[in-house]
Amino acid sequence: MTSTASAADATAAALSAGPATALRVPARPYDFEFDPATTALLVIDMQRDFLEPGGFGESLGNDVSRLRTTIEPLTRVLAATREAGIMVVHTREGHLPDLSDLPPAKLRRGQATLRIGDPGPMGRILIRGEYGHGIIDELAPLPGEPVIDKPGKGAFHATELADLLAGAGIERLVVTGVTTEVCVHTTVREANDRGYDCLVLADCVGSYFPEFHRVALEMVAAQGGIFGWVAPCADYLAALASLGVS
Ligand code: TIU
Repeated sequence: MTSTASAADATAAALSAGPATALRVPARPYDFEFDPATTALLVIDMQRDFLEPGGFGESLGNDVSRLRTTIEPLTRVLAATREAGIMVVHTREGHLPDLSDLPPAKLRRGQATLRIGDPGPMGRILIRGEYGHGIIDELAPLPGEPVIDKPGKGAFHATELADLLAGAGIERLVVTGVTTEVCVHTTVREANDRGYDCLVLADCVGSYFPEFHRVALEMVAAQGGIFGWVAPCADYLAALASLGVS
């Protein structure tokens, strides 16, 4: 076989390679197929610091109530995903108490009323171990579910997430959490460059800015799915229902 032929064969194999046991979700820009055994649900930064008054999100001048629409659908997605036996990974944005993992530029940025590390009503703003840094009660991780602590916006930057997913044989990600155009988008972009196919559940991601939310989702699915796929959670839940998941 010539080297040209073997390269063509490899390309054809890569293009035809799909999940072994495929479930199908109607999505933009076209159906998303996934095998529950090689897929993980990412729940990004559903922390009090972003969703409740007195935390980091509010200190940046945001109306934190805007993110709360994600909680009810995400609760259903989390329950069905667990029932299907699909891996669940939670993330939390935050910093060490001595701020040694906080770039000065991130500390200085903006005109926040409270800065990272300052004492607030839910403890020190965006600091690991503080009450505000915790995931909201409605979406609390179960024992054994990995929780990735991340100092940046992307969940792969300076974390063990890549090793965790590789070790579990994960190839596709269902992405949820906050905020759509910041930590969700950064993580989806990072995941793309690492070879993951990502499905973003449109009603399980939220933003303080409705227009940014809408456009961020369009950016994922544009250009034939330049960063991935977008679907409402009802279509993902319907795919899981074919497994007998309620
Ligand atoms: N400010 C904002 O929209 N988001 C963040 O700072 N972090 C996350 O998105 N988690």
